[in-house]
Parts: sequence; structure tokens; C-alpha cells
Amino acid sequence: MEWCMSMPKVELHAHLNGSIRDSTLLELAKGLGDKGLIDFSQVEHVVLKNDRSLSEVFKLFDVIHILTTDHATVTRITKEVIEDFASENVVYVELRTTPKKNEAKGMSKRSYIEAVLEGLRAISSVDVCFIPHSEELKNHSNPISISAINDKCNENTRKKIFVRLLLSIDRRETTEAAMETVMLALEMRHFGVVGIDLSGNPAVGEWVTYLPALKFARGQGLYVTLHCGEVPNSREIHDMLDFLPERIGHACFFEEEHWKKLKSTKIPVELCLTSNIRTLSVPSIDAHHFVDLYKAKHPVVLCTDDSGVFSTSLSNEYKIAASSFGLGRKEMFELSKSAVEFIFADNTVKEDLRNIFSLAAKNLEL
Ligand code: 6MZ
Repeated sequence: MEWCMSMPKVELHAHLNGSIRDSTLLELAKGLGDKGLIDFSQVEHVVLKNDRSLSEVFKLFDVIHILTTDHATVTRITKEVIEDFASENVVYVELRTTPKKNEAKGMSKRSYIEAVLEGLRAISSVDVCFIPHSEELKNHSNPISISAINDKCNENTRKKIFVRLLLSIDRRETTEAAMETVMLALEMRHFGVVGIDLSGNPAVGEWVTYLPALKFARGQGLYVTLHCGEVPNSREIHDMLDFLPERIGHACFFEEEHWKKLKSTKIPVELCLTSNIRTLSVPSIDAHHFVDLYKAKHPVVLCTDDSGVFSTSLSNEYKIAASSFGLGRKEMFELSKSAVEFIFADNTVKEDLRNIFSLAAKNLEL
């Protein structure tokens, strides 16, 4: 575990509200309990429960959203989630979250994302690089050399983490609401929003509802990642693969035809081992499709999904892969490094990350 912690890592599938510390959730629940707004003991029971089916997970998200959807809390959880990733040597995170309206709190989808950005700005324990380079240049009123800007993010003296954002569309939303999220992503590009994710309870809704918004997003140059095959749905998996998203998440209930198509298209897959086991989306770790995809050299990246809900960390996901699939240190390091090629940030970030990994390989004597 220590070694998995020390290795640089890339997180590409992490839901903000699924990654909250238990201690923070309980503190928030206590606060609302004291005000008589919720029954603390019931919420405590739900938060601390360990085994959950997939449908129970979505009930938990409804509870979490009651606790978190005001601006100050969104800012706080964003700050803590990124600090937690940085503390285990995650060097690049694509954090995804569903922009939410909450009229009672004066919250719009836009102000929700602004609160997320506020959380990124509030971090002081580590350098957080979330503004794309080109934007830093454009927005600087005084002419400043490119090397000076690079220095700001590239110095080796302080720990740093790159963060990019994906805005999620929830499968409970309408076509119009999804379109609103895509428009917001476009407006927020200069603050590091790079793409769109389709997520939410896979037993709910039809993905075609979001097709116009997803096509529009792609047309405007946003990247798209889809939760695909988290439950059996042959037709939907087929059509999603036809859409050729830049990445997909999960791929648990694929049939022979889907595997063929996936492998021929080389779409990278975000794999979340603990999440899939806990939600019974795969029968056992030995039967996880990681093994087949890894052997076939298909692009895969290990991710946490919901580190808070499933009590895991990215280092723990690598540890599980090492112990369950017999990966050695060099193989784990290579697996982690390969994720750099599937990130949605631009080439300057990729280049920086490649350098971070080369340096780490030397330090870790690989
Ligand atoms: C599908 C999931 C998910 O967006 O409020 N989410 N969607 N499958 C999963 N597997 C377990 N885990 C999380 O984060 C919470 C939201 O992310 C999606 C759900 O829509 C959930 O409400 P945000 O930050």
C-alpha cells in the first residue's frame, strides 16, 4: 500500500459528491440534525453502512445531496476531495460533478460550478493547476513570458496537482437540462472544464434523451465520457459504442459483440474495481473484466468512482489490482503512467505529466 501511495497516479473517474470524507458527511448531517431539519441517527446509519447494492447507492446520493447542495458546502467538499487525492500522490484529477439548481439556496447550475472553482482556489497545501495555459496567457493583463507562467505550475519544490472538470448529466434530467449543462461547460472552458459525462442511475431514463446535447458538446470540441454497461442493456451499450465517446466508464455487462466493438475502436475504459464489487456489478474480483482487457492491451485506467461511498482510494485500487491480478511494481507504474495518454487536458499538461512520471521512475528505481 505504501508503494502504491508513493507512485504518481492519474484519476479520471471520480464523482465529487461520491468522494466526500465520511467525517465531513457526518458533521454536515449533525449540523442539519441539530437544526431539526433531518433525523441524524437515520442519516448516520445510511452513511456508515458498508454493503450497498447499486440501487441503494443512488438512494445514498439523494441523502448526500440534501447535505451538500449549498454553495459553502460545495466549496468545502471540492477542497477536501482534491486535498485527499493530492495527499496520496495523485498528480492529475478529472473531477466530475452534476451542476445542480437549488432555488431555496439561490443556487443555479452556474453558481454551483463557481462554488466548485472556489474550492479549487481555496486549496493552499498544494499547488492546484486548473486554468489551461492558453487561458493564463490570454487573461494576463501585463505581458508575461511563457516561461514565467510555466514556472508557476512547474516548479518541483512544491507538490502540485492538475485538476480538470467534467460536467455530468444525470439520467433523471431532461434534454433541455442536459443542454443547459453543455452550454455551461462551454462557458466554463477557460476555468478548466474539458468535457461532459453521462451518469446517474443506469436503471433510469434512456440515453437517447441526451444524444442531442452530447452531439452538440462534441461538435463544440468538448470531450465525452459515458457510463456504459453498468447494468445489462445490450441495445444501449451497442448504440453508445457507435457514438464513439472519447472514454467510457465501467463496461460491466458487455456481451461478445460489445467486447469486439470496444476492442476494435480502442476506446479507453475507466475501471472502478471496488465500486463494481460493492455494487455487485461483477460477480467477484477474479471475474473482473480488467484481466481480459489488460491482457488484450486494451487502454484501461484504474479509478475510484466514489472513494467516500465505497471507502477506497486510488492507491487502494492499485493495491487491489496488484494483489488480485499479480501485477508487479513496474507493471503498476506502467499502468498508472499509461493513463496520461487518455486525459482530456491539452498536450502541455500531458508533457508535464510525462516528465513527472519519468522523474518518479528514477526516484522509485524502476
Ligand atoms: C452512475 C454515478 C455513480 O455529480 O453529485 N454517480 N452514476 N454510476 C455510479 N456508480 C456507482 N456514482 C456516482 O456526484 C454524485 C452523482 O454522480 C453519479 C450520480 O448521478 C450521483 O448522483 P455529483 O457530484
